[in-house]
Amino acid sequence: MACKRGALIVLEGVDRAGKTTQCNKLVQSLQQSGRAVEMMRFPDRTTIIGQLINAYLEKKSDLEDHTVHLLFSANRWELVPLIKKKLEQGTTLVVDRYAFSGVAFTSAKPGFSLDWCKKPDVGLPKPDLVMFLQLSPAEAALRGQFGEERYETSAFQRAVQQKFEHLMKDLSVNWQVIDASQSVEDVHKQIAYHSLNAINTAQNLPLGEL
Ligand code: DGP
Ligand code: NA
Ligand code: NA
Repeated sequence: MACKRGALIVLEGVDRAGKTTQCNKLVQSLQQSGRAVEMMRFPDRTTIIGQLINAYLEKKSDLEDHTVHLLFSANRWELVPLIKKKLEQGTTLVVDRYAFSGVAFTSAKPGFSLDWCKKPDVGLPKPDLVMFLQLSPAEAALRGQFGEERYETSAFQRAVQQKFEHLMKDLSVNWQVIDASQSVEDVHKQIAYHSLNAINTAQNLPLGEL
């Protein structure tokens, strides 16, 4: 029999919720327990498409909003063969942002429907678990100043948060909301708990599609 597949685990949330820290901690703890696990992040700024996205985020270039949306989606699609290969080999993937960020960030811009925003990502591998690190704008503000990148303003982040809240009503996705205002260790414990469940469940299920 082929080896059991890995789980596709995604962390989402507004900026400064602690996603990257928690992804790293989760990968570390799963590795320590002897599991095959790797981290990925989107946007993956290392590819050619990722470099276009990076220049846009750093405000070194301006791109038309639909175009940028499709580039972010293309950046996920170009990694699909690798994602599928890793999962099939039994490696669990911990992913820092995915298609939900894609929909939330673009639909927070004027003139973009949720429906249009979702379309380019239809057919992507469906995560077995999406954890949303919930942090209010007020609590986020306590974590210091925003950076210099595009989207890093409190008004835009509030709009993004509202879009995420809408997306979380989709019961076909295994959402788990985590209170990110807790200590790093407490947040980690909950994330590890949900992840172990997802890893066990995914072993016996085919990989779905968005
Ligand atoms: P990060 O490297 O996680 O800080 O993400 C970079 C920024 O890009 C962050 O503000 C969130 C935003 N972002 C991530 N994915 C997408 C996407 O698919 N579409 C859009 N428009 N923005 C995204
Ligand atoms: Na950022
Ligand atoms: Na991040």
